[in-house]
Amino acid sequence: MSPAASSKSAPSVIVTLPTWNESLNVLPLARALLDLGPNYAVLVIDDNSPDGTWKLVAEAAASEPRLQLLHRTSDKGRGAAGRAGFVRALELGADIVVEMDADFSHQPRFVPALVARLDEPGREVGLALGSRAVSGGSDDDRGGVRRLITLCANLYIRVLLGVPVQDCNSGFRCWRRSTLERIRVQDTFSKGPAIVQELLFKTARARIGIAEVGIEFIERQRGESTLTWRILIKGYTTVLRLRWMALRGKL
Ligand SMILES: Nc1nc2c(ncn2[C@@H]2O[C@H](COP(=O)(O)OP(=O)(O)O)[C@@H](O)[C@H]2O)c(=O)[nH]1
Ligand SMILES: [Mg+2]
Repeated sequence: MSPAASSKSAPSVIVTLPTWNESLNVLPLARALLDLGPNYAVLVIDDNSPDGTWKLVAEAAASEPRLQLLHRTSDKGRGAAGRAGFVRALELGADIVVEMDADFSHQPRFVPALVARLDEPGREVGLALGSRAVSGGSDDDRGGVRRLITLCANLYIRVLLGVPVQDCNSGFRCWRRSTLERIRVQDTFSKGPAIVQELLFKTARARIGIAEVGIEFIERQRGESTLTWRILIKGYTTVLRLRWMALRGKL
């Protein structure tokens, strides 16, 4: 993988895409991201998806140096895959790491605004977060039940963790390298999607500047969601665990 060498005008950006059965989405999404500019590269982290997502990426990567696959065959999970992706992106020398879902719910057109927000004048921003809950953001495309779940989860997390953010469930984020290093991303423990809150909590506790950028979240058109009630409840308990660890000075 070779995103253009970092320079003052164009930092190297690696977009990490955790995938599970995203064969219908992954290549068009990777293409749209690579088209954002020569300083962009894409790292797909696939957990040996039964639909062969990883094979498609491996084939495409053979002729596209800015596309890379991390093919994992054990330790499946959104959190574990996300962590592995961050670690690999840092090893590859990224100045900036973007994480987003690989189902087009997070649209490539918002990525440049997230990257630009890291350079907000007059303020140090270490994390730019794609938010449904600030001006310019929306979530109108999804069904009522999903929106209600998101709303309740958001309230619960904000109260429990006290993070200064309107959309605590957003996994569409843009990180400075220094932020990931400071919060020791390699030491995160969440195996599932709760890694989103774990990273957010650790960033807020480190008093790193967080900026929210409005994004339009749209429902996936192709493939299926992996979210289940079991994953959701596990996420809630992980948030409790984070609060408990912080209280005991173990975080
Ligand atoms: N590598 C990997 N990616 C996953 C796993 N579970 C979900 N994903 C990816 O994580 C992103 C969010 O998952 P999704 O099913 O859309 O969850 P939802 O948006 O909450 O319905 C998508 O890009 C999925 O392909 C997993 O176990 N391993
Ligand atoms: Mg999704």
